[in-house]
Amino acid sequence: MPINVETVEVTTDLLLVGGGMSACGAAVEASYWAKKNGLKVTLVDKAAMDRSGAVAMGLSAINQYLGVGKGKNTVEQYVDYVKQDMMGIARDDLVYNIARHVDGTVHLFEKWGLPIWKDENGDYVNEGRWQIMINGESYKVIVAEAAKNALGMDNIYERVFIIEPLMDGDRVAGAVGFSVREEKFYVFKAKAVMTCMGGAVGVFKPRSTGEGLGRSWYPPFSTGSSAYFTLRAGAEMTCQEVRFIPVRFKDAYGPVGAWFLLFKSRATNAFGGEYMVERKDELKKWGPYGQVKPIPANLRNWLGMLDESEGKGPLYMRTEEAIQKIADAYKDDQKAFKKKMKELESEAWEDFLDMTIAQALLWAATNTEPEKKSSEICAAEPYFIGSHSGATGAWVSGPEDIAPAEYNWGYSNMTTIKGLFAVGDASGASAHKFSSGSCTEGRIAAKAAIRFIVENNDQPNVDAAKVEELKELTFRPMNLFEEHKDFTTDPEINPNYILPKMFMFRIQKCMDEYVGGVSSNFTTNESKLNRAMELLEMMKEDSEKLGARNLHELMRCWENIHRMWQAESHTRTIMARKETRWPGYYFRADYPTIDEDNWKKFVNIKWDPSSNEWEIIERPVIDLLK
Ligand code: SFD
Ligand code: AMP
Repeated sequence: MPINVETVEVTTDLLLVGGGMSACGAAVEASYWAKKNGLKVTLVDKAAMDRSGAVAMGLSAINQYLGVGKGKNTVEQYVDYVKQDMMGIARDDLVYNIARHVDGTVHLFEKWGLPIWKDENGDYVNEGRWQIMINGESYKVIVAEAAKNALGMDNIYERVFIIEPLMDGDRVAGAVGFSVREEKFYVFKAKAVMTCMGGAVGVFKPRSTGEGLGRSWYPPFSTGSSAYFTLRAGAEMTCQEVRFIPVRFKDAYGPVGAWFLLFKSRATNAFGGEYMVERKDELKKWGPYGQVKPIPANLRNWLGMLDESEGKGPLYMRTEEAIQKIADAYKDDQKAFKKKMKELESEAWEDFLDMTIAQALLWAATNTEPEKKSSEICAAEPYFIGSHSGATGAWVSGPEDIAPAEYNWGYSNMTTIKGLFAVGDASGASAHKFSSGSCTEGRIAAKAAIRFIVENNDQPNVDAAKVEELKELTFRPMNLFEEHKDFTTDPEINPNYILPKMFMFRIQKCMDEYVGGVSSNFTTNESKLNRAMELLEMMKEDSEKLGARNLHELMRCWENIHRMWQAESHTRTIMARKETRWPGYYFRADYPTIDEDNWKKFVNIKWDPSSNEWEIIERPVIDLLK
């Protein structure tokens, strides 16, 4: 190997891969149970935990809080809400398990120092039924601090990018990766591994191109590592077709929740029409789910998209109208009115300053005063995220006390691979967990993982030859570049390698045009999907020629390989489900209707490491609520 890379070996009991919300929850809980059993817990994150993952910039709301003790809601009501929002496809057992524990996690956040909005009675201020408002600019720093205190810095490896799982037969044995700052190859050997590497962004061509490239709603540094890791271990995946398309403020992706729920804003088209009202009849076409309240996220999207397709765009969030309406209640007292207007104005800005600073910058740059002027909203490009209103992720075991036999194989959140757990965006079919639920799921899984280790307390074998092979594979892009860089004068143009940025564009163009991205109006069909598969096959071949000029680009290479696998499992699963169940997320023009009789089931997928074959597996949706 031309570049000189040191190998660092770390042996541990439980390895947490990722340092985001779910990993922090897992770190806190695992440390507690590990101490009782004399076990070691290690965490590895590609970034620095204080600001890594989706909550890096902070958040302005906690989207899952039930307030059960306060008599507000029941766990069953939450399960019902999620199931309906996901058009009938969800694992009740997993959603239930998170929902029954989530309030406790939120109380911990407050104890750790997170400021939560309170009303005059000292109760949390709700944004919507399940959402509470926070001053969350430092949310991640606070949660990471608790995780770091629990683990101890000696057990944390930051800026180490994990690539592949290590296996010992049918059991996971650890993971390998490399430092993005030093020429070091890391080999982590563990008795159990938890995948907490978030979702996938940049699989589809984003709306933000050119000058705006790099801006996205979900973090650009979530690049499909979770899906890749679990797929490569041979784990069964679920809901790979259930991508999430959020409606967002245009160009800077500011979230809409506070506007719709807290400010009770309307969204209207260019002609002042309100698509949620004018298109009500459309909802009748989408089975029982069109009739539930709140209307499922994908159907809300769909009604807006129909307006756009008919040339009625742009769509607008009527911020000025919403603010005025709230302030109007104070109009008899000019002083109180003015005070309320100021308060609403600052809440509007804080919503974005807390979690999507770019949107506040865009408002400032375009002289937008939300109390005076509407802002454009639109459907963003697709994302893969198991924790919001999408459901992609690994197929994991449910809790022993409530999961039916079909959904339970022993340890909560263990994938179909022995010792490999998945949480947060990495676990599927349990949408609407958000930041609080992801952290909760990490806690649940950590306790189960420690129990797994106690009951399977032998160190799996790691094949040294395999490790060497992985090391060589990991650094191949840098070696390839070194070997061929002098062939041309411009390092970006060279027939012997492809740089990761160009490779990323290739994936994104293919997905956008053939698998229903923005430019194809979120629509696809079997012929287009087949073409995407042909192109993905070629990309797989070309990925062996990825070149990297430095460690940073090496990370970019691997991020794109991870994205490519997420792209493939998505394309294959969309192909297998012969109906349109989530219009507003994607529309299959060759099967344009929902088919409750034949497709109210999970379409799972698995890649077999020994045969290199993919398999589609259908699993039943079992309703636990009657
Ligand atoms: O407004 C590797 N989310 C919201 N949740 C809420 O509760 N309230 C909100 O207000 C939310 N909104 C929101 C949200 C996210 C974003 C970006 C915005 C707005 C702008 C969602 C939550 O943030 C989300 O559900 C959780 O964070 C998911 O947790 P988790 O643990 O599954 O993922 P993570 O936090 O992104 O962490 C991932 C970690 O993995 C690391 N990583 N490490 C090593 N090797 C690799 N190869 C790796 N790849 C990734 C990352 O560095 C990170 O540590 S709103 O829109 O609804
Ligand atoms: P968002 O800002 O779109 O990520 O939404 C934040 C939270 O509000 C999530 O729990 C959403 O499901 C919810 N939400 C957003 N918009 C609406 C809406 N129009 N009706 C009901 N719930 C919504």
